[in-house]
Amino acid sequence: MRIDVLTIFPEFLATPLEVSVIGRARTDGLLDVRLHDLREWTLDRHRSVDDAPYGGGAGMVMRADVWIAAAESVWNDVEAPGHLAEVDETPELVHVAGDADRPRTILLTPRGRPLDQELARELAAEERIVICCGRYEGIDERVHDLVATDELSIGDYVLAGGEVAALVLIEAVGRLLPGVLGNAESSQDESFQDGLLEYPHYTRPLTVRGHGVPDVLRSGDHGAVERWRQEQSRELTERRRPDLIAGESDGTG
Ligand code: JET
Repeated sequence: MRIDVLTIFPEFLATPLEVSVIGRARTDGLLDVRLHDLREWTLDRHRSVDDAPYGGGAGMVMRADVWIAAAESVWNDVEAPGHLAEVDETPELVHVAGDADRPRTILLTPRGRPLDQELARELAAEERIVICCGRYEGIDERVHDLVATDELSIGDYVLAGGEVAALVLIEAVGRLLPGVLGNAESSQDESFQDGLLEYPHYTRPLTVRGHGVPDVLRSGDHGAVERWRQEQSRELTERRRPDLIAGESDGTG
């Protein structure tokens, strides 16, 4: 799978994406993540990506023209204008802003569809996705209309920008790709087994500050262990996240 990220802070994402599960998926050739600096598509001396809002008010708004130029380049695998110096032909654009068949392009925003495991699975099935990270007070509404195919939220809080949300999305999607998790980890995707929370885990030592381990886990009775775990999952979910049970729709898709 290929993931392109458009951001004014590519360095914000670079190192985290070299680490752990995602870092390994990339070096193993299972995941192709490409970071792009939005400013490469600015044409003015100050490389401005934002401007004052029409209608007035505080704060700045990210410019639609810069976002559209950047998205069209990335969709079509065309270099940013600054890199076109030696090219004398205008590259043909297959995908243009507003096209129905442009690659799935995700704008991370508090007003988006909430990210859940089902959506992560849906996106992991795509050949490629493009992620747009907004900053400032907002993005010109025409970016929502012409660039984004999806608006997605990672939760009901406000971040300074979409970069951290992009990391969340890349990890949630990337770990679902075939071969990314080893067999041992893979069965752990059952964090959301049956759409319930994971049961409690224990390892050695047997006693920690006077706190022991449930006897059933040391009984050697695999059936009893399995029943205990299912009961714990169910109770934990009822107590902490009754909303997950209410619909009873399986978040694992
Ligand atoms: C976010 C995502 O805060 C989140 O994303 C970053 C962000 C911050 C500010 C604006 C923005 O989008 C611009 C816009 O939205 C309507 O125009 C995105 C929180 N949960 N998930």
